[in-house]
Amino acid sequence: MTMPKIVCVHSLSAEHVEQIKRVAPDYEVICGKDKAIWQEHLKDAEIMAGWNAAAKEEVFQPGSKLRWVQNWGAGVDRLPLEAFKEHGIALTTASGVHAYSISETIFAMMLSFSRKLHLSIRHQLNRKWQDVSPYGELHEKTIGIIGVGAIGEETARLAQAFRMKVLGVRRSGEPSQYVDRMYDNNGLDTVLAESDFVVVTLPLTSETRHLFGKREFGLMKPNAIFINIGRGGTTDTEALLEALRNGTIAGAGLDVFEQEPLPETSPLWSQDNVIITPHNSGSTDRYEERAMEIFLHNLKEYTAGSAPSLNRVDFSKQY
Ligand code: OXD
Repeated sequence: MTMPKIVCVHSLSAEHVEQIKRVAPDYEVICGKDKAIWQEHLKDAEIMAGWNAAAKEEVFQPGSKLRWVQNWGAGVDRLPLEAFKEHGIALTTASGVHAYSISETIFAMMLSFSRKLHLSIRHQLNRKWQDVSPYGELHEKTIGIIGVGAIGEETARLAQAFRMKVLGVRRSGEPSQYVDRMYDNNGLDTVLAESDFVVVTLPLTSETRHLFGKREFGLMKPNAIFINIGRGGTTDTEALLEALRNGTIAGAGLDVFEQEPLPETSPLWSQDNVIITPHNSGSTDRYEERAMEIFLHNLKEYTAGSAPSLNRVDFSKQY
């Protein structure tokens, strides 16, 4: 009898492949980034670790054995969620793996803006000794975190160390020990109006698409810095550009964009009140080990006959 298959579309260390085999000894494990390694196995895959758009052709066909996908990232906006739901395929994410790397990126951006590092680096490229006053501080400023999940909680914890006032918005409105005032979605306008740093960690769903537009930028303080490390589609790029150009807000730190890679022709590149990173805020040399912890936890449940429960996507919420 042929063994059921686990197909991992990422290259994992030999030690991590061994760990998978130890938890699921009755499965054949196929693992590698190169499509040529896994493509022919997709039709027999019962479990996938990681997702690749090329898999769509195979895994939703009649006769497909796929029961569960462990996504290697946190966001699932590029996955065909309707098809997963229709075929009864469980989907879990790697939510939580980036809490340190992304919160550190958020602080790198906030510190750069307040200490003007982004301007000094531009002058350094021209060997120019240039004071770029005025300088600010993070201490005693207000940070508003929109979408407080694992990343938001960690950002809030760090913000407290900087003695910042921490405001948060999350769907449930459930308090957090690190957030001074937590709101549900109805509190969004209040948080936008009070914050010196507006940090967006939201997933992209039909509810959050273009949540930040002209009206929302208009509510923010003129000294506010807008930071988006969630998904570019939560923000109306044209409205953001206008707000940055006309001084409605002071600056933006952007890791995610409506169109990625950000086209060379985008005017965002030449705004000196913008810091751009190439959707790498979650990247870290600790990624694989953390994603594996989540996968192995879920795999143990799955092989014991239960549904994988950690970071299970709720298709009605789209995350
Ligand atoms: C993710 C990301 O979804 O890094 O994990 O954007």
